[in-house]
Amino acid sequence: MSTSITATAAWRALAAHADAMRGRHLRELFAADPQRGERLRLQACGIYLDYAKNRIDDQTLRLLLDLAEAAGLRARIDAMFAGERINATEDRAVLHVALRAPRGADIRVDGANVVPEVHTVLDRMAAFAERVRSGAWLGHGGRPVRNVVNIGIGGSDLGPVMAYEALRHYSARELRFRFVSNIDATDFTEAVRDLDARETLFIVSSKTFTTLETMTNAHSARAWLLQQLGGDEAAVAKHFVAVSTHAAEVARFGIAADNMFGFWDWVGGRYSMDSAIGLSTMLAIGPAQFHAMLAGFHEIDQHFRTAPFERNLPVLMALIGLWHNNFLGAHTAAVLPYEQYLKRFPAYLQQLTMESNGKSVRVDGAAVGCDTGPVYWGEPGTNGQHSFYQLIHQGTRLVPCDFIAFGRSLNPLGAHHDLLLANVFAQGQALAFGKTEAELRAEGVPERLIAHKRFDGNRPSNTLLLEVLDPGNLGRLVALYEHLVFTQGAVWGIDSFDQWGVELGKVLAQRIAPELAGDAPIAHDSSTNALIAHYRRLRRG
Ligand code: G6Q
Repeated sequence: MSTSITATAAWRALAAHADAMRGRHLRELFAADPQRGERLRLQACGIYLDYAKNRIDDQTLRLLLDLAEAAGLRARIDAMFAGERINATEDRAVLHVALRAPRGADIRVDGANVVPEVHTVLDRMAAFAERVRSGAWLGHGGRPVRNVVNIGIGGSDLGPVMAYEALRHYSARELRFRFVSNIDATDFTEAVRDLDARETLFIVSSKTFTTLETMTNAHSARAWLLQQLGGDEAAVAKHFVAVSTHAAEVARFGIAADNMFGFWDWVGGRYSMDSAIGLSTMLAIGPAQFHAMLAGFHEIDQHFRTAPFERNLPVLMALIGLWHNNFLGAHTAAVLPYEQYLKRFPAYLQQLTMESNGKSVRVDGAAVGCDTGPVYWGEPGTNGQHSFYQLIHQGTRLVPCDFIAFGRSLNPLGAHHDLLLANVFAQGQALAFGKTEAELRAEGVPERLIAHKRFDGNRPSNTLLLEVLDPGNLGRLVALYEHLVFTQGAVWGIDSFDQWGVELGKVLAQRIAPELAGDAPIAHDSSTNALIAHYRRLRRG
């Protein structure tokens, strides 16, 4: 798309419509349409989406769908599935959808079907996972694996941690899983302090196998292992496997080709939890459940690709999110899972959404001309209710919320689950409808407290209700947000698949690192110079 989306008639129509909608309250919209709750909901792929509590009417939806057309969304989706190099700044195809395509599917990059190699890796992962899980894979001293430590960062960490926590219920409880990402030595030290090296398997997960944090931690892990096992280098082959696209670097580290699980440059780091980067997930839940997760991803892929936009879960959620962001002035979006196992889901989504859509130029390098990705954040309910929900209810900022809940608990216990669900429904209700002064007076609230106890309401939310948290539904949820991010990026005309913004800090850190130990003169800005000088004094003790 050569023109900015903000220059289209569809955008201008939405801007004009927003002026009218700003003065309308959800109380009024619900009162005017008694069927609103049944109309503005969508059920697909086992997901029930209630989007009635957003500040939209039928006209808003029509205009948003026009905007998707004006942005050429359909063509963008087709281009992704066709393996076109839509990650233009890195000149790469974007084909995480191929990672969950069934055996026998045909998805091409440069004319070659990539699905067979995806399944070759999945089969190798499965064979390895079975050996570890059954106790057949033996460590250097002949003991089976009891501890699995994934070393990776960013996309090579956040997905694996989130998936492990989310699917813990389905995991082999005799295995212990740890995740090391931070270059802060505390992360590694605490992760291994109670582990026996003879029973420990390290997965070094790194697409490039050159990432400073991961390679530093991997070398520390190697040293820790060798120190515990008497220095025999042969131990490395039994205790280290790698997940990477970079065979030469893996070999240089000393990991045998047989112990490397590959993926491809058309898999972005933050879109890689269902590639070999998910090896720790497969070790935890086993190959069959991993495939169930992939099937869930794939179901949403097919839905995204084929469902009409007005009945397309990711498209609808993306457009409503964009409405809040670009036309109602919301700067953030909260994701609030009412499911304890999803406690790392907001952190995972932060990378997925903000690294993808935290851009200010379009693919062609021109300024976007409007706000792009909102700040995503969140915590599991009900904990958030006793902390930051105050701001969502009565603060000055508009914070659209996605509530995520399940019909059944994996740990049914007394009335807990009904109480949990009562809370999520009550929150959406309170945010939308608030509490009026008249209601407060009728309750006898003293006049001096009326202003404090008043809830304006009119605060938007989606509620996603699924049957139960299982591998398939986790795949569905992740794919839903992946395609939501894609849709918003396509409308803004940005490259959602590069991440140049994370590069500068890496380069500067490499420059500063060797300067910290010595006394040599330093030539940065005065603030950085003074910080380095002070640190030099501190590290001398
Ligand atoms: C994700 C980003 C980034 C990446 C990490 C780790 O989309 O590219 O978070 O995943 O920097 O990179 P490696 O896997 O190459 O170590």
